[in-house]
Amino acid sequence: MTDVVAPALEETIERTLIVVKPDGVRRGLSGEILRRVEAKGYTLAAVRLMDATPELLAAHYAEHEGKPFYDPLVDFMLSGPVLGVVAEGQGVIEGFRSLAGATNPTSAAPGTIRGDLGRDWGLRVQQNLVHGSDSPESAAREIALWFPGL
Ligand code: IDP
Ligand code: MG
Repeated sequence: MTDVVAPALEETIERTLIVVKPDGVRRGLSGEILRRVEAKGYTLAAVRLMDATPELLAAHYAEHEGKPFYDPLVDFMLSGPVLGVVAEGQGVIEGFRSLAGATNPTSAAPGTIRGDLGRDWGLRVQQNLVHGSDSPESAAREIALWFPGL
């Protein structure tokens, strides 16, 4: 019965935070990355070019504080404008992680954003083009940080 199925499907609509990192914006790949998100069938709920701040990044990357790549990561994220994006759709949190590919672009599978478009990696060189929330809890926390009031 459709009146039973439809609400169940609606409940699975999720939102995720995507950030096109400074390397993606600098290389003119924002459109290509958004194209892949939209081509997959997800909807853009918010898109904003912005400069991250040390305070925002400290909150966003709190789980990584103290790791060897943390300081260079924050420096990198402050190296130019980023594109903040909220995308929505059924399974978008897992789905965007799948579109993004593995964290290290050298080993990310071809067909993924990082695998097709990324290359450089290391403790100080860590340009992997995109961030995507990794769970519903992270998505809610990160959307509130990057798009307060959305
Ligand atoms: P994710 O972005 O695939 O979720 P996380 O482990 O959450 O990966 O790490 C956050 C970000 O920190 C990565 O996207 C990458 O920019 C950077 N990073 C993580 N691990 C390393 C590393 O071993 N070397 C350099 N940078 C790293
Ligand atoms: Mg992560």
